Amino acid sequence: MTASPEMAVSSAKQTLDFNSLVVLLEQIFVRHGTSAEVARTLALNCAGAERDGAHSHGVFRIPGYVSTLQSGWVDGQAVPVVEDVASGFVRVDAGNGFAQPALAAARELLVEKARSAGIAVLAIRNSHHFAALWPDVEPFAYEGLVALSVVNSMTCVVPHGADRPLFGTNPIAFAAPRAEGEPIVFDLATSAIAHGDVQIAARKGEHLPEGMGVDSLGQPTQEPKAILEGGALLPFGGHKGSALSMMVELLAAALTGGNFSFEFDWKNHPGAKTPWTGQLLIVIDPSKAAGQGFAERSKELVRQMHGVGLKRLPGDRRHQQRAQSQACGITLDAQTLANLHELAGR
Ligand code: NDP
Ligand code: PYC
Repeated sequence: MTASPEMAVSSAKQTLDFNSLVVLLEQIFVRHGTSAEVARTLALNCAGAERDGAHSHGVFRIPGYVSTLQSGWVDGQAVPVVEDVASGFVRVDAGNGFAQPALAAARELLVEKARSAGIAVLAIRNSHHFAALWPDVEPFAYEGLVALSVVNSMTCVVPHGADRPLFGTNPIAFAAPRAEGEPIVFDLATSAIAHGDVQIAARKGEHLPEGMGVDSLGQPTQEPKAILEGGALLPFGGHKGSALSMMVELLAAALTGGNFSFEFDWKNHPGAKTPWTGQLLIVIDPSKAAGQGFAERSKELVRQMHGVGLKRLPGDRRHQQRAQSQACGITLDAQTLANLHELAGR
């Protein structure tokens, strides 16, 4: 493949800057049927994940987005409909489109409500979320707000004590401002491992640690293909992760009007990969709270955690990788980049 000017070439790897990756991904989305606005939103999200080393939801996801768009399962042109329903409650019908454009459409109203009422809820339904969740919450913390989000996915997790899968991998993401530091952010699947990481392990021919999943007979397995082909995942932390996953189903689906992870059927859309569910965000304005500034309290908590020996906060690895990508570019396998160029029709 001939390298374009924005790329520096090494043997089997190539690097490109963030903006070049965004433009490339935008081209792929538009070429496969999304509006320019949806393409921009998804490209920024996906390139941001790749930049931060969140590989299970970076460019690895692009073929899944493309096959889903080709299958007609999701509407890449959907225009979200935002409803102002109460002083602290915003609803969005994503119109069978992606969740991130729905969040973008409601964001200004959500922040206005959170700042005036102290707290506001955004309930997104009829939406597809195929991405990491931290990009949905982190920007609120940069604006001094606390944000929590949950999204449900597709049936592949056996509730603790049950025999068969029902829940999705159902992540929870949280972001809070911190004085003189990056916001505190975590983002975790409530399954023992994200589905994306099982797919990556299967591709690499790697075994998983114990306790991640079961095969089609319900027997524990460390073989990713046995989980993907008829098997299932387990919740993290037994009954505790299972309860959190149940909470995510309730908040992201029952409360929003979206589908539970088991309620949609994509059998007639071969190639469809994006869960058609719902998403909830809760945004809090900590300036309404009593006491010392919240961000100062965050700083103090982290100081104390480091004081007892903590070396790594959630988010530290991402921020280190972000700094590295900003300094040296985003590194991709040459073959992966060639595949992206082909999908973009370059
Ligand atoms: P990880 O287990 O990799 O990480 C979970 C969190 O813990 C991150 O915030 C991470 O920070 C932090 N962390 C990891 N290791 C440590 C450590 N040793 N010490 C302190 N903090 C640590 O994430 P998951 O595999 O559970 O999820 C991966 C992604 O998959 C998430 O972005 C999630 O949103 C996404 N996902 C999306 C779904 C969807 O439906 N859209 C469904 C399920 C998952 P850091 O990032 O800095 O490593
Ligand atoms: O990695 O579990 C996952 C996942 C599901 C939907 C998007 N990502």
